[in-house]
Amino acid sequence: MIKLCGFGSAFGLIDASPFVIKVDLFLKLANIDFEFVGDVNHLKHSPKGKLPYIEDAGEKIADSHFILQYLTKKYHVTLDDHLTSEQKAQATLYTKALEESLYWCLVYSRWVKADTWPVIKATFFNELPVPLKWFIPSLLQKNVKKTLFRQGYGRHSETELLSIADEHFAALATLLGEQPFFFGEQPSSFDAIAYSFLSEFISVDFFNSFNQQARTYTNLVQYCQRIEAQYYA
Ligand SMILES: N[C@@H](CCC(=O)N[C@@H](CS)C(=O)NCC(=O)O)C(=O)O
Repeated sequence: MIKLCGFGSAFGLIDASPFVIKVDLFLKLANIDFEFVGDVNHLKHSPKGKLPYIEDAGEKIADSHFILQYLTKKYHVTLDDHLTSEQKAQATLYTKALEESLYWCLVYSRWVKADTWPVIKATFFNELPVPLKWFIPSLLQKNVKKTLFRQGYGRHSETELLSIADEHFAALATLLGEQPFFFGEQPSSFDAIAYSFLSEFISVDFFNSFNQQARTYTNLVQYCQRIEAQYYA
């Protein structure tokens, strides 16, 4: 059976990483049997040094993008068959907006934002033995800040980042409208991606200005609730 390797449950979700949730929901939407195993130590065994990766028939496949591509081909996934080629092109670009832009707002909102960092630190590092728990969290936080600065979003103020995040939430709310799924009555692989990011802001069990902003979009909140009732209850 396919093994999905992620970090493990956090904040009331099955994983703290949207990329792990993306693969998890994709597998569920595609009706493919799999086992989810959460363990931060997977990072040491990941072909690309990041999570998620999957193991299938002795092979490791890393990166959510290539995992979905691999699963679609090997298991003849038909989730996107009802999309027009224009909708498929839109889904490609929407995905990049979430994974290459909104993702960095999420990273900032957790690893840098002063009122949230203590929550993240306690969730991720409380189990570390002394003396590791004294210096590992701040070392990793420093690395994340450096990465954010190099990527560019780390140069923006919190107000600017919140407004960038909100542009994504507002756009998603408009695209979804009153439909059950982003491209109509049936789910597509883009729903795995949209839900993975929305849940990390909306469904998590803590409050900050980014999460609260996302929660102002009633249709997005209801969308997360519908998916959770069907796939995560
Ligand atoms: N492009 C990758 C991104 C995965 C990714 O960035 N994972 C992060 C967690 S959200 C990670 O593993 N970070 C650990 C690290 O960089 O050491 C994918 O789509 O799977």
